[in-house]
Amino acid sequence: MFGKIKSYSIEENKVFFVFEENVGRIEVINPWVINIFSPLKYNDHYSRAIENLELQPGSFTVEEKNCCVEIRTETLIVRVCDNFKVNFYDKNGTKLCEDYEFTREPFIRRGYGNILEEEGHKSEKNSDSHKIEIIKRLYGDEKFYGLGDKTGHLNKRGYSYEMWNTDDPSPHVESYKSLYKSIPFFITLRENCVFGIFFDNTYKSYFDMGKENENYYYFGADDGNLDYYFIGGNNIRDILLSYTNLTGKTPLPQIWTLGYQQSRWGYAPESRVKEIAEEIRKKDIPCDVIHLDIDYMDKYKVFTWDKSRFPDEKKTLSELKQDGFKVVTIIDPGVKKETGYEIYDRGLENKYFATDKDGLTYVNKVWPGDAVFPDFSQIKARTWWADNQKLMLEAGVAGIWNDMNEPASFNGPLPDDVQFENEGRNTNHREIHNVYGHLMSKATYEGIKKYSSKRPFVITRAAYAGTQKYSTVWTGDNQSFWEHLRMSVPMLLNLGLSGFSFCGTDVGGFSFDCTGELLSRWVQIGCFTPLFRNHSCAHTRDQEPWAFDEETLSINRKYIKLRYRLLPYLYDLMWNGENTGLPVMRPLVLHYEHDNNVKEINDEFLFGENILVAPILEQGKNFRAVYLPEGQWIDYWTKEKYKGKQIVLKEAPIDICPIYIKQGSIIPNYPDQNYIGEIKVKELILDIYEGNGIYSHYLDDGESFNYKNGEYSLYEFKKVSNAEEVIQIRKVHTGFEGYETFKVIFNKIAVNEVLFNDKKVEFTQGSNSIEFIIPAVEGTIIIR
Ligand code: MIG
Repeated sequence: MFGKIKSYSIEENKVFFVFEENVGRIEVINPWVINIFSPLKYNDHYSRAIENLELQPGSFTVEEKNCCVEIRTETLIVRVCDNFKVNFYDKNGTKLCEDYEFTREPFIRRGYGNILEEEGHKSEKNSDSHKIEIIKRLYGDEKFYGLGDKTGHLNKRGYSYEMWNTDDPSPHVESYKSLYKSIPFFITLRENCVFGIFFDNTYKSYFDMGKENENYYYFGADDGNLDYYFIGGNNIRDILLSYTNLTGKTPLPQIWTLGYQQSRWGYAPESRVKEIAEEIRKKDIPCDVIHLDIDYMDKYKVFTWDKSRFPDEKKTLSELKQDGFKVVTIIDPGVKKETGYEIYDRGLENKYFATDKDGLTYVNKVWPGDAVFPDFSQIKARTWWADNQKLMLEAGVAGIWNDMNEPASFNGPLPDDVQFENEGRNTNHREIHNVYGHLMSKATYEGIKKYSSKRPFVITRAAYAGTQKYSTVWTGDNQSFWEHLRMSVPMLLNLGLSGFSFCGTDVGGFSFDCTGELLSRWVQIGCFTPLFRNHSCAHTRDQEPWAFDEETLSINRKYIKLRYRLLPYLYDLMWNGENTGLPVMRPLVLHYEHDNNVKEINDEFLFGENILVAPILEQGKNFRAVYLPEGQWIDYWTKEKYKGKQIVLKEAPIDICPIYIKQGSIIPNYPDQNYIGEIKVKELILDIYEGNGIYSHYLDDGESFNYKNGEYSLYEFKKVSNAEEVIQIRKVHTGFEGYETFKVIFNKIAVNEVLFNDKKVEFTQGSNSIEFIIPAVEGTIIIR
């Protein structure tokens, strides 16, 4: 496709190549990040994911070698060869990533797929070739992570996937090639080598991670530019930082969005919503959010209310608010085709809707019947959509849940030739499909930001790389299956490794009928999932925490209360993630990547660096093996200590989710509350474990953007264990009114004396710990 290199030239941070049959270029973004580009469609990048390409190329050299042109940055060597094969080495020449020099050789599928299909089997197609294809060599021990919300396991090696946002309500199983999101980014980990690849192409794309042949893996697309980023670094954390520097970080959300959320399709009419709200409080379940699914709308018309069900939505929402409930409403993209309906009329008048190839407004069917589809690729249409959010905010809505934005449609998929304006580069559905949900979320985010001045809370089902800047995501229509509980862990971990820190699954499962035991185990994972929402489908059995037996209710209460206690820790993680790109839920390999035992752990995860969660994922199971990585770990429930790098057997009856705390941890806790803001937290609880550690705790108003102007406080706790335990408390930044006191829970019992700033402090003795209260000022605690 490219032929031999004929010439090359250097311009600023780019090296341009002329090949016999095509042109290409290498762009040094920074010493670790290299872009490989050929203008097969547009002359330059046309990215929906990267809105701000920051260039810091540093100094680099270009030299002609025997069979290649060699570019050296401060950290990488890039060799460009004939046929635009590009190979990457570290600065010592150790190979990182090389293009495969031969053509693909897929394995053979014997027998006849079409016969199988007659009986109703689904048969895999023989592999196709694609307009764009980048083939990389496999050396042997590669593991692959990322790729967004794909089914299956943490390590993607040996499987192939597609990027084509898909709403298919049948059970999500491992043979699914694509779900709702397209995140064309993955991380490759080999012994002593790690790098990431971001293939920034919105057309249907393909990722074969060493399935069709053990000598290579490849990615490709149907159309668009050849445009990918090679991201080098010393460890997975570096790769994530660089990747999110390109596509954006999950921002710090309002703190109440991290509370428990109750949903169902659907809570209506008003009396039912109130009943749910009352029940939640009566049953002593902390909760911040109630969701309204499509039934609140008038005939499924977006931005309207069904007045027979919600006669005075403003009043209803403000009453709920008094009891601490924020209301999130669903908004779909499909606009009912109905003359006289304001949204439809305005959109039509201004040509905000996608059209067919003849320029007529394109119509398909969704919930409201015949519906038209906003052209979110159009700036004006996005501004209009953003302005529409005002209608919801004025009613008192606190967040918007965007569904069906793959886009889903009932009368067959949108044809390829549906037209989009695309900011003046008219194109069709093939290019826009995978970013439709992304652009809708962006418009929603911008509207909420403009009209509320708070950090917008948007949830979206469809997404592309970069959507994390605008929206939290959930994994769509799972089912109340144990298998889906199992799969939720690697799925969320890979979303996190793809930049989407703020994610979650429908706790309890969406379709099918949940059981008390399944919900009990699901809430134990939900407790550690950034988006913590119980949601279920219409016509399934009730799934609220109290819908089963007393035991299920009390387990729900236990873990939801634990979540509320851990909120300051979770909020710290989100704040941290805004700077580092690190997710909240982390596979063990993120922090222990040289430990071969953790590279494929699908059933444990880290909640930040300090808490290891090993949930039970099978019915009837009440014990499990837990692998603890390097270091010392403390069983959260029994306070027993374990050495790392070993497998421990943990008994886990139905109310126990195995949780381990890393030694030296300082975990901030809040006192119990029914919802964020119910009490003004004046006392921060510090749950402290023996050993050395350092921890930063962040505090702000929990909702506005004022923290960006310095209105936040930052505490630093430093702990050293010697003959005595020393904890230094410093206030690193003071921009927001802080706490009055710290209540210290120190997890050790053999204690004689506690001093704070040389003064004796009274302490009480518990069964596994001691407790004492000190003023929230700088100083030194000594425990002897
Ligand atoms: O296909 O709005 O994934 O969460 O409850 C049904 C009704 C459309 C799909 C979403 C689900 C939501 C449901 N929606």
